[in-house]
Amino acid sequence: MPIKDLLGKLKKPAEQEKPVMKVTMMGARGVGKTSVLTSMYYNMNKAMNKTNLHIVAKEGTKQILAGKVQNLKDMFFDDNDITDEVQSGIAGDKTVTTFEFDFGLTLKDINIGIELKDFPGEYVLSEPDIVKEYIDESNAIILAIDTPHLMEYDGKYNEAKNRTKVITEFFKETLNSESGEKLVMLVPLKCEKYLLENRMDEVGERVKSTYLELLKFLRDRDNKYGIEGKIACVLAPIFTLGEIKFDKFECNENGNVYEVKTGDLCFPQKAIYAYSKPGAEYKPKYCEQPLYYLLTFVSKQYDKLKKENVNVGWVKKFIKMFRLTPEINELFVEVQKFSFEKNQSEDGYRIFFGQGKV
Ligand SMILES: Nc1nc2c(ncn2[C@@H]2O[C@H](COP(=O)(O)OP(=O)(O)OP(=O)(O)O)[C@@H](O)[C@H]2O)c(=O)[nH]1
Ligand SMILES: [Mg+2]
Repeated sequence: MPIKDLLGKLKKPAEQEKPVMKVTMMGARGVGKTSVLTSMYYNMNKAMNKTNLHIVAKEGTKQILAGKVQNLKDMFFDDNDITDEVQSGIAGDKTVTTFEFDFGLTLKDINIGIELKDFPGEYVLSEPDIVKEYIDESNAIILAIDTPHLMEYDGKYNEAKNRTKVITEFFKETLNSESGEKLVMLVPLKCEKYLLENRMDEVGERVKSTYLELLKFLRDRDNKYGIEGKIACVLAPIFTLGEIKFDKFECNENGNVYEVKTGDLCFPQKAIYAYSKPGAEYKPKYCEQPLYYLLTFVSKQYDKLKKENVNVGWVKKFIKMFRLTPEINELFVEVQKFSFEKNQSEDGYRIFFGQGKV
């Protein structure tokens, strides 16, 4: 027997069965998914310093994050050109990256795992089954949205970049009456400009109107799709860099945007970003919010399911694992104490539906 398998068998059952909260990260190519996950850890660490809770990146994940944080900080070197160019056919990340963390109570040895899978933008089209399978196991899904493409020129470039229709169809093919309860977070990125201009409510309205079909599906008022009441959906904008804002799409001398056409899709060739002030620094804001929402959602689910004895989908596995580690209760009591740190209405935050679940 290979030594790896042998070691696997020797592991204590409790260790193997440690509960793991799973999160799917999805969104268009180059929208900033990997960057936001990086800043998330950076912010979360700071936020948890004030509590009895801790989050620790596992080996592997730690190295990836350290490299990525440096990339983000490098964007603040003065001579850097901060643009975002369409690279037809070339994806930034070609492989799925798994980020793994241990989350728990600092003074006691109580830990649960958090696993985030960061899917490259094109995966929804090229490897839909892999994404669907992971969504099925996930407690939460983060859908990253490129805000300048959503907002500028009255949303002319939104479909090309964010593929709202493709994503909506993808969700319709993925969630059904067999699915467990999930938290879906719509996360507008690169929205520093709109925060500075006090336009975050407008961003929220635009997300609502552009993603209306998706929101209607997820809410499923008449239970047409068998998911009514299962999904909580929140809008949680993030400012990954903090002090770099969208400036413009590059234009020719007549003021027309240079465009690139791929099939029916029409992209601006280059998005130009600028420092929001002299001496701008890397100051991620709200990156920890998706984790606050995730933890609150899972701890409320845990409370509710414990009482109701419901046993479907991922919840079944989850509850079974929790039974093996009853001291997890203490962890969730602590989580609920700090869930007031959740932003619920400022700077574009809102709960679309599923109020009681988050
Ligand atoms: N201006 C600005 N640039 C950003 C922001 N977040 C990421 N970027 C830059 O945008 C580019 C793409 O970011 P990634 O985080 O790699 O995007 P991704 O969504 O993971 O891309 P794929 O994995 O290729 O789908 C990188 O050059 C980042 O430095 C942001 O908030 N503002
Ligand atoms: Mg990526």
